[in-house]
Amino acid sequence: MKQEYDAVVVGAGFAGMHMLWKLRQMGMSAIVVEKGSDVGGTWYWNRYPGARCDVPSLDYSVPWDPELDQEWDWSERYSAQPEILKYATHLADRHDFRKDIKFNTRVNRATWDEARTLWVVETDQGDTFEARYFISGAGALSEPNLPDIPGIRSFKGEMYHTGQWPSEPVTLAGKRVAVLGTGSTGVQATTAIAKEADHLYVLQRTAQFSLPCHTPPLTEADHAKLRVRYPEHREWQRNSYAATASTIEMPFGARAFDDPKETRFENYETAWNNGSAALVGVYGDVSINAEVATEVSDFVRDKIRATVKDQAVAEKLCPRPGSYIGTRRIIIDTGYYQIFNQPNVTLIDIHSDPITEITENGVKTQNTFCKIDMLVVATGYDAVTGPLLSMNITGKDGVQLKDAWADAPRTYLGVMVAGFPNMFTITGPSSPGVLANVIYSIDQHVNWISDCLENMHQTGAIEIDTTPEAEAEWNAHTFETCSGSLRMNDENNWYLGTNVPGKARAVLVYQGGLGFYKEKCDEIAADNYRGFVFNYDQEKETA
Ligand code: NA7
Repeated sequence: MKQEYDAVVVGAGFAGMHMLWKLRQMGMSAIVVEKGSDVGGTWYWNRYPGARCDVPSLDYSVPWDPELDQEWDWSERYSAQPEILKYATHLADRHDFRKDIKFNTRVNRATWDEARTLWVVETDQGDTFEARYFISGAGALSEPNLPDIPGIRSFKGEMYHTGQWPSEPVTLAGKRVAVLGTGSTGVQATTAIAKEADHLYVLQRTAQFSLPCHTPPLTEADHAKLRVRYPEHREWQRNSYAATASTIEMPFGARAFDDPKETRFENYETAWNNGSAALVGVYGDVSINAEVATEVSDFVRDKIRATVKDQAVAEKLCPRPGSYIGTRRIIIDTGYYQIFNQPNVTLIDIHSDPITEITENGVKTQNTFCKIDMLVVATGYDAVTGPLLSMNITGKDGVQLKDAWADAPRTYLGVMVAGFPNMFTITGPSSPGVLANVIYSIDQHVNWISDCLENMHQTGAIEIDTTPEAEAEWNAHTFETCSGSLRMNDENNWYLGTNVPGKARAVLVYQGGLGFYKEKCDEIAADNYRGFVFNYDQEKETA
C-alpha cells in the first residue's frame, strides 16, 4: 500500500531519532525505516563481546534532550555497548519514537519522481513510501566488509561478523575461536573473548597501535560537575574540533620538538597513563610530522615489548616500521597486549603466513592449521558510501548513485549530491562524520538540514539540488583539509575507502574539524545557500 509523508528517514540510530524529533517539532510527518528490530543503530548491531565507545561517556550523549542530561547517569568513563543501547532505547521510550518507525525493514530502492517532486521509497517488506524529502541516517559504519577468502562459505561452525552479532547469547566457553581482523573491533573483541574461550587465535594481517583506555567508574561528583554547566559544554562541543575533550591539557598546536626530549617523554608517559587517544593529541604535529610520529609510535612499540613476555610475539604485534600512530582511527583497549601472555591465546601473523583457505572446521594458512568452532569476522565496513549505495538510489534522469559515484563519491558539504534533489545524507561523504564525536556530527547535520527545510518552507521552494561545480569545489576543499596529513600515505584505511578491494580511493571524511566545518556550512547558508539550486515551481506542486 502506498503511504505518503513529508519525509522518509533511513535508520533509527542516533541520526534517525534526532531527525525524527526535529521533523516532528517542525510539524512534518515522517516515517523512519529501520532494518533492526529496535532503535540504536551501531549500538544495536555491534553486540560483540567487548564492544565499547571510544568517546568518553560524558561527551557521548544527545544535545537535544536537556532534561535527560540532568537525569541520566553513566557508569564509567567509556561506556560499553549495553549501556549505550539502553540509553538509545530510553530515548525512544521518552519520545515515543517507535510509533513512527518501521522496524525489520530495509530500503530496497529509492527513486526520484521528477514529475511529482517526490521520492518513492520501496522496502523489502512491500511498502511504498512517498515523500518530498529522503533523508539518510543510515550511518557510516553499517555495511559490513566481508572477506572473500577461499572456502569461507564451507565453514560449518558458528560464524559472526561483529557488526551483525546475534541478540541471543553466544557461548564462548569451551570453544576454539578465531578472530579475523585487528582494528578497533577486533582488538576489543579478542580482549573479551580471550577471557572465556578455550582457545583464541588472533588472525592479524596488519598490526595497529592500541592505547590503554582506562575506564574508571564515574561518580555522582563527576556528573554533578557537568550538570551545572551542560548547556555551555554542549555549545563548546558543537564548535570544537572533535566534540570531545582530550584528557590531557596541552596548548593547542604545540610542536613536539619545541620541548626537550625529557619533557616530551614525560608528556607521552602522562598521556599513556591517562589512557585513551590523548597520546596522539599531546602535540599538534603528531599527525603531520613523520619524525614526531615515529617517536610517538616507537614509544608505543616499547610499551608493547614491555607488556608481552614472548618477544617474538611482541615484535609481531608492533606495527611495521614506516606506519605511524594516528593515521588509522586510534584503538583503545582494556588489556589487549596482556592477553598474549595467556596460554589460551595464539597470534597468527597472516601477513607473513597468509590464509590459504577456510575449511569446514578451521583456518588453513601457508604454515599452519587452526581447528576452530567459531570464526569472528572483524573485518570492518564498506564505510560511509556503502550504506548509501546499498539502497539503490536513482536521482534525476534515471541516474543511479552508484554510477554518479563510480569514480569516487562527490557531495556538496557531505550533505547533498548533485542530481539527487531533496535527498540529504546525514554524516555523508566529505563531512566530519565519525572523525568527530559522531553524535555532534549528526547534530550539526540535522540542525543544518532542518534550517534548510524551514527556509524552503518560508520561501516557497519545493525542491533543492546542488551542482557539479559546487561539489568539485567542496571536494577540493576536503582534500585541502588533509593535505600534509600522514594518513594520506596509509594503506587499507577506511577513511580513504582503501580497506575495501576495488573501492575508489577518496577522502571520505572531512578532516578540518567539526567547528570549522560548521562555520563553513553556516556561512554558505547565510550566503543565500550558495552552491544550492532551488525550484519554486508552484504549478508543479499543485499539478
Ligand atoms: P577496521 O578498522 O577497518 O579493521 C578491519 C580489520 O580487519 C583490519 O585489521 C584489517 O586488516 C582486517 N581485514 C579486513 N579485511 C581482511 C581480509 N580480507 N583478510 C584479513 N584481514 C582483513 O574495522 P573495525 O571494525 O575494526 O573498526 C571500524 C571502526 O569502527 C573504527 O575505526 C571505529 O570508528 C569503530 P588490514 O589492516 O586491512 O590489513
